[in-house]
Amino acid sequence: MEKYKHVLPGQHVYKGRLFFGFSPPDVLDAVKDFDVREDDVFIVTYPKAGTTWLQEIVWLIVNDGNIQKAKVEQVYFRSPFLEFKDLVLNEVGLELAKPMPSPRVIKTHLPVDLAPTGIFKTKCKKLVLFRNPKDLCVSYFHFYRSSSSFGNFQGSWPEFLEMFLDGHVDHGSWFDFTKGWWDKRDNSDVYILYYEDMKKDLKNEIKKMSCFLDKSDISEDTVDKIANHCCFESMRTNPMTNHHDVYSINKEISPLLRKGMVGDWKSHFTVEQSGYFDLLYAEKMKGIDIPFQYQL
Ligand code: PPS
Repeated sequence: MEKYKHVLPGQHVYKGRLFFGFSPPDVLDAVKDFDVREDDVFIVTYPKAGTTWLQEIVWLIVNDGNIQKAKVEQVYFRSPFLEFKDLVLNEVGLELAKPMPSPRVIKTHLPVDLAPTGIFKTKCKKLVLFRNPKDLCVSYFHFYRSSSSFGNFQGSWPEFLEMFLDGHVDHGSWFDFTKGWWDKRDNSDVYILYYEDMKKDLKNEIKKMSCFLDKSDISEDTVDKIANHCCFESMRTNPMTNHHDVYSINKEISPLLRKGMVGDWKSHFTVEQSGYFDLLYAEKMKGIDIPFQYQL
């Protein structure tokens, strides 16, 4: 008898991590050998950390604030999701990325040891976005419910929380992902940033990212334009970023841009669940001091 009832479409285990069928083994093999360019920019996140938000911002920074172009092409085509293959959407990350002109802005949710070998053999920039794991887990729960790619999860919140803490979710354990990438924080081509800081002061974060991306000459006007274009309300109503066209997401159950806030976990976790989470966190992340913010 399986421990968990829910089965992801095409579910498989690859090098100890659970994956859905949209990241099949042959794609994960091919990703390892992906030809990384020196001027690639990687958006590295665990699912639901604010990936789409960062993709849109970074794409605009490297494209000198070209909002006109951002308004006519889906973010998932401008910034390919490397280990993703969805033939219905015609979204095959590797195929999109290969012919793309530089600089490419590439999304991955992979733990560090499954990322392309070239990611640390080149000077490509890696922006690693973290989000407090309680809000992230809540966001993942709702996405599991709304997306057919995840099998439209019918289980309860406590069931999902257990699966999350056990690493029994697509792309494997959050703890494993976070520890692996945190270990790379001293690499000069790795930049760690936090969803909560972006919520607090987006313009300042855009300026800091621009410096990391060797675009420190970005104008105040461009920063303002990017910040306005990328605020929650603007991305929620923008058909190029809100994923309303994506057949697998039932926005009536829960849209991709759901609440976009810090602290929504408090409306899901009971006091006991939060205490249990903290206990497990302390055990699994012993000796690792990541400054997560659970409220603003
Ligand atoms: S995915 O599918 O894994 O790439 O999802 P991801 O983009 O990482 O995460 C979706 C959550 O990010 C929130 N989001 C934003 N928050 C604030 N401002 C902006 N502009 C923004 N864009 C996306 C989105 O609302 C999801 O979080 P929740 O908590 O579910 O609302």
